[in-house]
Amino acid sequence: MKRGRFITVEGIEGAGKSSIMAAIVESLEHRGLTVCATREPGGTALAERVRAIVLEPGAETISSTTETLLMFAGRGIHLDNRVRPALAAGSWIVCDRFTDATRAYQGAGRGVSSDFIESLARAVHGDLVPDVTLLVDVPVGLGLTRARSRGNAADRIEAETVAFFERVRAHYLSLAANEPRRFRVIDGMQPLEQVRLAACRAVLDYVDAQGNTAS
Ligand code: Z5A
Repeated sequence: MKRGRFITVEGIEGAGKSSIMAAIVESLEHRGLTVCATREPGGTALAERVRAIVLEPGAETISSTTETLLMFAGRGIHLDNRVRPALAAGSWIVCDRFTDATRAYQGAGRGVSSDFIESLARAVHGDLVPDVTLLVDVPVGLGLTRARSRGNAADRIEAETVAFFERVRAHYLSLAANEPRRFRVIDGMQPLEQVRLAACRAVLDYVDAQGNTAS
């Protein structure tokens, strides 16, 4: 059986990632592919518990190093129990955030060294690299306005400053510029339906380039 493909969706808070996931999954399923939608941090029952630890605001301090370790701990659980088995079974994975988020948030946002992050990436996922990464890009002000208009209480990372999110966005854009074969940058300022269409088109172009019509 052919190995599935690993598609990740990235962007700052409020970029619109979650709003386009279902459309991406549907467009792949229409091509006869078996698709598994998931997210990080989280994606399995146990990894969702790690998500709660790392995101819920609480009385205890979590250092930037510990936050990074928790992201990779959850990732290891998610990969072992969900992503790798599904890929091996021929499913296509569509994952809301992956290690690029650690590079952008913990690396550029928090100042954790890239050597440390890359050594954890090698230890936790070896040579598993997303086949395609969609970066939904919006200016920070727009992303934060959208996210905050939902009225939910901010988690530990959402409570960060505009300057933090500017570093995160700039780093995402530099990752995309450095790996143009993997990244597709989607303009998240467009009306949502246009963003969905652009994301689905990018993914289906990849499917066509692979010559895949069924898993
Ligand atoms: N994190 C990390 O630090 N390190 C890591 O390694 C990983 C993650 C994996 C949780 O991620 C946090 O974990 C995240 C990074 C950190 N913290 N932050 N910030 P998450 O992905 O679960 O949470 P999020 O990024 O905060 O999700 P979000 O705010 O929901 O963003 P989104 O999914 O991109 O946005 P959305 O829910 O699709 O849209 C937000 C609102 O805007 C919603 O009301 C939409 O209807 C609206 N929207 C979206 N697009 C449009 C357009 N185009 N027009 C108009 N309105 C729109």
